[in-house]
Parts: sequence; C-alpha cells; structure tokens
Amino acid sequence: MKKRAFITGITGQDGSYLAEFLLKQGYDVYGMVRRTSTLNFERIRHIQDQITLIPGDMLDQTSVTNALRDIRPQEVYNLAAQSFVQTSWVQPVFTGDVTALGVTRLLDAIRTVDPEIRFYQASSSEMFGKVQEVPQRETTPFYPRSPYGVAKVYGHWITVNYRESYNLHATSGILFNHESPRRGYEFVTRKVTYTAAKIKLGLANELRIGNLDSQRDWGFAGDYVEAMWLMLQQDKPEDYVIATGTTHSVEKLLTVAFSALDLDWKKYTVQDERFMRPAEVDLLVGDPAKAGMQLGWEPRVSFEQLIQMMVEADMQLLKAQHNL
Ligand code: NDP
Ligand code: GDR
Repeated sequence: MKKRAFITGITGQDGSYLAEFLLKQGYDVYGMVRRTSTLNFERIRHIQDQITLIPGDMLDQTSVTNALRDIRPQEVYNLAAQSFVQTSWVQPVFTGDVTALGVTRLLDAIRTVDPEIRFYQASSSEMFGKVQEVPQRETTPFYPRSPYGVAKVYGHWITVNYRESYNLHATSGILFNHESPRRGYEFVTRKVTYTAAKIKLGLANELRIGNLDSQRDWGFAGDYVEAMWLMLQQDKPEDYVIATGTTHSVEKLLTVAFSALDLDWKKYTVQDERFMRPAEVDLLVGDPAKAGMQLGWEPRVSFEQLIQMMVEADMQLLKAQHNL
C-alpha cells in the first residue's frame, strides 16, 4: 500500500516543492485548495495529474475534518497560512484565524479522526523576532514582532500541547526564510530578482524597497521541504530549527542580484516608506546543528547560488512573457 500524505497550502511555494518530493518518494499526495473565483494552480500545474486536490479552507472545521476522514492519510503537512508578514498588520484578525487557530482545527481533526496520523507544523523564525540569542536554536525564547509572528507562536505551542496532551506524533519545524523561483512576488528576494530582471530587459526603470539593513538567513525551498519529511520519519516527534547558519542583509541581496545582471543597484533603487514595517525583525540567523545531527539534514544551495538561480529563472520567464 502506498503511503498517503495530505498537504494544506499545496498551491504555495513550499507546498509545490513538497508535493514533488513526496511523489518521488512514492506517496499518494492529496492537497487542500480553497475556493477562488480564478484558479491559482501555477505552481502545481506540472504535477496536477499526479495529485488529488480536495476543496477546503483552514477557516472551516467541517472541511478540514472531512478531508482527513475521506483521505485517511498517514502524514499531514500544515503549510497553509496567511504568510506575508506585512499584510499581518493590515489583517491581524484574519491572520490569527488562519495561521494560529487553523492549526488547532487541523490538530483537533487528527485527534478525533485518527491520532496515529503524523503531523508537521510550518513554524517560523519570525517567532524569534527581537532575538534573545544569536544564533537562534530550538531553545531560544520567542519574541515575535508582528501579528504573523504572534500567530506562529500560537501554532507552535498548540502543536507542542497536542503532542503532550494526546500523545500525537506532532512536530514543529522552525524554518528560516527559504526562497526559490516560485517565491511569491511580494517577498523581498523575489521582488528584487524579478524587478532587476525587468530593469535589465528595459521593462522597468526602478525598484522601490524598504529597510536595507535587515538581515536574513536565506536558504533554498527545495532543500527545506526535505527536512519537513525527515522530521516525520523520526520515531519520536521533536522540534527542529532549519536554517543555513549564515545571514545576509537586504543590501547584500541587492548587490548579488543586480551584479548577476551586470547592473549597479544604487542607480535603480529608491527607498520607500510604504515598505517599512511598524516593528522590524533586524537579524535572523539559525543554528541547524540539531537537524544536522539527528536528521542528517544540511542545506545544499548557497545564498549566491540561490539568488543566481532566481535571477536566471526571472529572466527566462520575462523573455517568454514578452517574446524577447
Ligand atoms: P505561501 O504564501 O507561498 O503559501 C501559503 C499557502 O497557504 C497557499 O497555498 C495558500 O493558498 C494557503 N492558504 C492560505 N490561507 C488559507 C486558508 N484559509 N485555507 C487553506 N489554505 C490557505 O507560503 P510558503 O509556501 O512560503 O510557506 C509555507 C508555510 O511555511 C506557511 O505556513 C508559512 O507561514 C511557513 N513558513 C514559510 C517560510 C518561508 O520562508 N517560505 C519560513 C517559515 C515558515 P492560496 O494559493 O489559495 O492563497
Ligand atoms: P519575512 O520575508 O518578513 O522575513 O517573512 P520578506 O521577504 O517579506 O522580508 C524580509 C526582510 O526584507 C525587508 N524588506 C522588504 N520586504 C519586502 N517584502 N518588501 C520590500 O520591499 C522590502 N524591503 C526590505 C523586510 O523588512 C524584512 O526585514 C518570510 C515569510 O515567508 C514568512 O512567512 C516566514 O515565516 C519568514 O520569512 C521566515
């Protein structure tokens, strides 16, 4: 019998890479999709005939519970979230409902339908926020700095609580920023690589950006979804930090992306208040030692390779879109 995995957030960046990875491992892959007036399956179109999509919404307990009853998966990966930090100040209640309470809906569905199901929660380095220690590890105290970060702290602790209360195999993966050519356009890496490529092709003449000083530990999404799977293969559920252990500023990101196209970022970049945040997370850098030791996981793609990959993919995409 093939193993069955259920992914919430399958239409997102990570969901698409995880679905590909699980198909390669021989799983039957099921994904939750919410109703929209137009389809947004771009990231999974190439594998759509190999997966099964189930309608549902993290705001709706009935659809979450029924999905588990119908599929009876062995593994559930909860990747669904309102995941854009800046939007979480504009829609704080909605963010809490999906990103925090959504986790409880899913955990409670597991508890009632089949407590043997193994559960992965997509926790985030944003929980560390105003960092209490450098680098951040599994034991570092949380100090979230956005409604998104606060919601993720709730999601983390409710996962721990269901593990301890009901003996579920529930794991929280504390993942640092991870990017790819499939990253949403509003996140800073993709915004920079896409706009730099547009500038190179004469399709734009400036990039408007926020805080240049903030530092992130950026890895490749393809590497990170393997860590999610490894966590659920362990006998004992535990929480793990997944990161590269190196950090770079937004300014460094600009330098690497623009110089990959032989451009000087200073000539094209304008700082814009609209992209500043009410409270910033200044510095994130993770310590993935536990994941290295217990999961045998390590990142394969460096920051420079990642940005180069994204710039090249955006050049190809734009050339195809504009017949260049
Ligand atoms: P994306 O924003 O690319 O994808 C989010 C997914 O969640 C989409 O499939 C979206 O569906 C779905 N979703 C949103 N709201 C609902 C809802 N109410 N019901 C059902 N589905 C919903 O995120 P990523 O792939 O980048 O991230 C995956 C997860 O990992 C998220 O939980 C994120 O917070 C977390 N994370 C991400 C990190 C990163 O660097 N990428 C780092 C640490 C944690 P739709 O397509 O319909 O919008
Ligand atoms: P982040 O990612 O908030 O870390 O959350 P994002 O790429 O949005 O911001 C990273 C840093 O860049 C600064 N920045 C800008 N950000 C955006 N989006 N647009 C800009 O113009 C800009 N200028 C500067 C930000 O201020 C910030 O410091 C991501 C998401 O994927 C979360 O879901 C996930 O949990 C965390 O990573 C880990």
